[in-house]
Amino acid sequence: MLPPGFAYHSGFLTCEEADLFFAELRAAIAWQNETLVIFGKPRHVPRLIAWYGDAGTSYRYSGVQHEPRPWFPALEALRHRCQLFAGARFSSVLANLYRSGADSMGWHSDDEPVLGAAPTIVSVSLGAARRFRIRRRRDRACFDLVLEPGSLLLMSGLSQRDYQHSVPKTAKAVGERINLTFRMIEVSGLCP
Ligand SMILES: O=C(O)CCC(=O)C(=O)O
Repeated sequence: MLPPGFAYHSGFLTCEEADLFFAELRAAIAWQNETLVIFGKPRHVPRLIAWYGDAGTSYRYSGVQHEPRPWFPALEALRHRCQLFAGARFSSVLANLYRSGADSMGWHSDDEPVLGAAPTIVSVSLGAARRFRIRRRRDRACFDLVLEPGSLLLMSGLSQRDYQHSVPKTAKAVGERINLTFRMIEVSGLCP
């Protein structure tokens, strides 16, 4: 069972849709190999990333400012599907490409102040299935699930305040995986 604030929906997309979105987004997204400076040393991020969004939704994480690239039809279509499903609006998306089991995402929360105190974040997975770990901050209790292609993980309420999440490396021979996390960032100066 998942902790409060997390809801997993397998089959958000049909297998055919998931395959089509994977092929289209793999080719069309401007994937970047990013380097972060951690404790004074440059380190490659162990996956490729890209940031897309409405104008003005720049996003700072891991100490790097990301300016959004404009939406294109396939990504816009997926945003629309996610908005209808979640009943929420999303102004931006972080795309991650895990090239193999050696690519990963470390423990973190999506708790940057621009996302608000209790953000609704929708995470769509395409390509290879990968293990996703959730860890309660209070006592480090862990909850594991497998994110399958075409699935949607909804993170809302206090999920980012109370929990961290990660995608660990795996020694299994797994293919490429794309993950898209749709988020709402208010455009400063335009929102009431
Ligand atoms: O790849 C995933 O499923 C996790 C992505 C994630 O944690 C993030 O984009 O913040």
